[in-house]
Amino acid sequence: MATTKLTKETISDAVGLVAFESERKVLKETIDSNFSKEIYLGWYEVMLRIRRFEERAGQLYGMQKIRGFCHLYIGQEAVAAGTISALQAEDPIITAYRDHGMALARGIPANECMAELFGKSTGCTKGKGGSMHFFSKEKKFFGGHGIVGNQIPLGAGMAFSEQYRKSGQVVACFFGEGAARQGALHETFNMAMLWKLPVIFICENNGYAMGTSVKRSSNVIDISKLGLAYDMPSLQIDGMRCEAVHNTIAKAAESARKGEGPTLLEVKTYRYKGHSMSDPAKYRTKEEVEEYKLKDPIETIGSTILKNEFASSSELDNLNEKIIKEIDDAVKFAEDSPYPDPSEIYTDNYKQENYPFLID
Ligand SMILES: Cc1ncc(C[n+]2csc(CCOP(=O)(O)OP(=O)(O)O)c2C)c(N)n1
Repeated sequence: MATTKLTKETISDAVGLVAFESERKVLKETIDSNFSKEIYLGWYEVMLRIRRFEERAGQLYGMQKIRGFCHLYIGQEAVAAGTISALQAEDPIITAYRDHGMALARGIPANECMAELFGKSTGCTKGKGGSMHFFSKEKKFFGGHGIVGNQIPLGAGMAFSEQYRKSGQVVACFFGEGAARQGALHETFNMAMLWKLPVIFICENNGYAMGTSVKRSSNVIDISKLGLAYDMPSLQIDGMRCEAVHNTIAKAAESARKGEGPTLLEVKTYRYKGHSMSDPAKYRTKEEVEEYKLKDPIETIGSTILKNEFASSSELDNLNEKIIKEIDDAVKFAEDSPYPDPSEIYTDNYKQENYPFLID
């Protein structure tokens, strides 16, 4: 195993750490709630925004206001909230097609996100990307990728750029456990470790790749073990806890900024909804979904806020009302926005002048 600073022993203050125990037991007793009121309220607000946005997106899809592919992030909100609070605003993020939550957490306004789902010109990708391709250069959010695993080498390439320019920034590169079975992951891990690239590989293991459970896709069900072949510091953490995500991302970012290279974090999470809007999710039981809902990240953070008297329940209700209004406004903004002009089809495309095989 890697002799790095980021091991179970050295991050014993990290929360919900599972590391490599054969008995996969989440160490809840080590939960460090030593976070400020502002951080807790920030997590709560970000997660509520994602949840209310996604619920609304689901309804609008049913009404055919949103078309095409649409993958909801409901249940996984703690991963986005805990990541963003641990990173610097200039640290680039790249993720897969289940991207609404991360984009909202990174600060792309709900208006722009909703307009993108509607295919409108005011969307964050000018209405040309849709649900799977949110993008914002300004917010350092580099997609939104529909090809499973495609963003893993891209994330390493972005980290190479940060290293080359000595920017001091760290790339957060997200993928699902289904994408972890792609061969490109191994080539990427090898080069990222060889060159000590400033990248955190974050596998959001929600248990299913479309309808295929993680157990049916490989003999190795602990994705965190995949980093060990490259001596990459690799950990498995409880992704239903903002504290766990924040602590481990912060440690991994610190070590990457020091030039110590990448970390693999397997974040155990769960999606409450089907893979996409057309998935009846018959491959799992209702009981399983209900069991995860008992660990709902918004409920958990809400209880901690109330217990510590960071806010009263009426203040949390008011926050919820504020977010509902924000999402209502975003829907109106999207409805009222124009579709892109047909000429837009020729812009924002990659083109190489004088491409040798191009016949005019
Ligand atoms: C290269 C490629 N192969 C197959 C697909 C079809 N596909 C779309 S989503 C998906 C499952 C991916 O699951 P995972 O990476 O675990 O992400 P999650 O949906 O759980 O967030 C597959 C196989 C694709 N989009 N790209």
